[in-house]
Amino acid sequence: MSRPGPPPRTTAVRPHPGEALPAGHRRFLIRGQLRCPLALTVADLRERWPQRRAEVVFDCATNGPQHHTFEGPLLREVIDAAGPAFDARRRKDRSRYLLAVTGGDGHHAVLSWAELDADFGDAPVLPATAMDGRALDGSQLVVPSDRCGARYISALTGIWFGTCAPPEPVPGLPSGDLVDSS
Ligand SMILES: Nc1nc2c(c(=O)[nH]1)N[C@H]1C(S)=C(S)[C@@H](COP(=O)(O)O)O[C@H]1N2
Ligand SMILES: [Mo]
Repeated sequence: MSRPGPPPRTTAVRPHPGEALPAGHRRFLIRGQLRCPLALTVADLRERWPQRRAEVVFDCATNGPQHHTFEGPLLREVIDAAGPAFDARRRKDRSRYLLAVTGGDGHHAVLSWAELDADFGDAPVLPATAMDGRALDGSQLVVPSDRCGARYISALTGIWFGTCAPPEPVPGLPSGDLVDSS
């Protein structure tokens, strides 16, 4: 599917002096192949990283198009703070990592690190702290480059970060060959 116009961008949020959004207290865990796993509340996400704003439209098969303005830090910067186990100097190493993101109701989806990485997809994915000007109680994943809402996972409970082992070779097939089922 093609998306018309330029790729999505977020804008920096200028903090208003005295602005105090009520803080969410639910914690979600960022764990996996990380040097310092994190347990974060929405308030932590708001206080510890610069906030971006993303005006998004995503489509839902059941509810039609949804328009929202979200705020939150770049997920890339949050994961960076957790100390990814990759060798940051090697792009091929970075290209092997993925994020498995889970919501409060068990809905889960994956992103690749390369989608977020500035040398690859450079997508401004946010764990949101606010939607349409109101603080969120639990964070919601915002994927501005997605046309579909399925990865806008709400009430985040966890993000697992790491690599998967490469697939086992299929016995009798040279590794790397496609199986032709026709
Ligand atoms: N935790 C959780 N987040 C979720 C979902 C879900 O089932 N559980 N559905 C997704 C889908 S399919 C869409 S379109 C968006 C928006 O759903 P809403 O309109 O019900 O808010 O939320 C996404 N986030
Ligand atoms: Mo949806």
